[in-house]
Amino acid sequence: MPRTFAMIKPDAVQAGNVGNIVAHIQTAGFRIVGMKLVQISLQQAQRFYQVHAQRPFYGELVEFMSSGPSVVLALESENAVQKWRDTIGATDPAEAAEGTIRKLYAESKGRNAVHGSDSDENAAIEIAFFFAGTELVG
Ligand code: 3AN
Repeated sequence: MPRTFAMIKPDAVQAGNVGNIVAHIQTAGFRIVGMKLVQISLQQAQRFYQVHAQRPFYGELVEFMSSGPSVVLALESENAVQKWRDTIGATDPAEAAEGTIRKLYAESKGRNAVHGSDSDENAAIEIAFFFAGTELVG
């Protein structure tokens, strides 16, 4: 079964929306195969978002991502990557469709509540970045 990587970002954890977002994930039909609370270091955030290193918002992004705890998840479903991106909505909550997680819980393009992998290849890389094999259920 295909997998994707999801993260509940520091803004949503801080706002007390972990429970709501996990419920949303389960209602949407994903099987959670990995989940944990982590405090991402600045160095980890820099590595995780390496592809955005040249973007003007990179410094702000990695600082934000290491500013407080996040919840990282590995999710399983048919068409997991695209289905999770449809569930979270557009990067900018102002453009996110009604009922999506970002429409419901995101504050701004930077503080946008959740992350989702953009391809099967990156999903595998991102799951391996945060989870040991023993932390994922079969
Ligand atoms: P997505 O997370 O929807 O795949 P990307 O890959 O374009 O979006 O951006 C990665 C992350 O960088 C976003 N989740 C967001 O937190 C942050 N980001 C993107 N654009 C901006 C921006 N203009 N200002 C601040 N942060 C941004």
